[in-house]
Amino acid sequence: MMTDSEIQKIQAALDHFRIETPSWGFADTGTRFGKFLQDAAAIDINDKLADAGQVHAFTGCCPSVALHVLWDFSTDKGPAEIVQLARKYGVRVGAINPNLFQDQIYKYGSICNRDETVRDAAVKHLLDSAELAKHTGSQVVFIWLADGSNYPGQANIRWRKRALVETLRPLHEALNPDQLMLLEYKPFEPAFYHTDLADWGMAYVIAKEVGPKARVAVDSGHHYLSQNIEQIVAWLLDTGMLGGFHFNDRRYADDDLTFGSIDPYQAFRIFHEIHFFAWETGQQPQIPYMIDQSHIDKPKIEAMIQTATTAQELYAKAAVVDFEKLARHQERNEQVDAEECLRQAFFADVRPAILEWRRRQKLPLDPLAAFRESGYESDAAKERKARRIELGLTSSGSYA
Ligand code: RM4
Ligand code: MN
Ligand code: MN
Repeated sequence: MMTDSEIQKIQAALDHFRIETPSWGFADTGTRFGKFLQDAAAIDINDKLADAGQVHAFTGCCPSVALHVLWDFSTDKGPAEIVQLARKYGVRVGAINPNLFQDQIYKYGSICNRDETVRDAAVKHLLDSAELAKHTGSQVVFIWLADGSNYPGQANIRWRKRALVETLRPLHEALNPDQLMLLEYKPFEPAFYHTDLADWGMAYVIAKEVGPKARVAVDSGHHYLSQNIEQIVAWLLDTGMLGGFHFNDRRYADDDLTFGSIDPYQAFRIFHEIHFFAWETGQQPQIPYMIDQSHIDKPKIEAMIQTATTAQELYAKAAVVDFEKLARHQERNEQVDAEECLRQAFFADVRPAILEWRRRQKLPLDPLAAFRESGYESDAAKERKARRIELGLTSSGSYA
């Protein structure tokens, strides 16, 4: 049974917990072997925002949507129109994600490319992204680079490190004082020998050199398997360099599976470090939590609702760690008792307290069931299937 104070801690935690959905998580995605089409998947930005609006309407904790510049902004829909559309569906524009990885010119990298014309094009795209962020009221430009090399000797790693700083500075200078640029690191893929921003230390060094509006972003799938992610989070918190998260889960590599589906204790330990930091410092860090998932074969909206409610549950569990007790046990080197503080919170049944929060917020008690009952998915499937045929988007997902 939860005590009253634990229930209150959970209510307070859920009151401020928000998690952003990614526009690309509502569209058809695949692997490098092919793409599977779903009738109900979003076709365009209107569909994506409408779907994100559904997730927020049923969960109450996903008010913003991250957009990918080349996938979501097009010539026929400018930023003002997208802001309007988002509002219509009850959400707002979140992080703006530049795309420095899909154009042919980026075969050997974007902002680290040895060809100056390519670097210039990449810098221009970053500046255009900053403009989009300003016009959409977004606080965050979220940068993931595919830059790297595939074979030993191919690249001058030191030269490319210096290029990173130089090519990221114009974006930094273009941002408003209240905007941030986040640098997302990743150790592998699509380059398999070296990646220019391979880990949090590299992202940290570059962010520091670029300037005060740059921070490090942690994607939970972008680490080697045994790496201690919560330690990275603790260090970034302590140095004021934690810029935000891309949440997902994985079994092998950057699998982009549903958050908490494989290792919920990992997600809990990350949240624990954040709550512990807040308790110790007396300040609640404002962290943009974002989802970065690709549901290849799961129904997209259901998967997103499942993710948001799982995140709430794990965040709530981490909020009930008894920090006074934990701190005492840590000081006395009472390791079993200290570990028990975490285990008890992790295994606590926080669901009744979450139901209470939903009741107070006038939200459906079971967001997934309520969404299913709404009939939205089958209506969307019918309409979008017909639209796909009309648009000629019925080809298979083959790359041949
Ligand atoms: C990358 C990374 C980025 C995402 C792309 C599509 O692995 O996680 O955040 O924008 O995938
Ligand atoms: Mn990511
Ligand atoms: Mn990724």
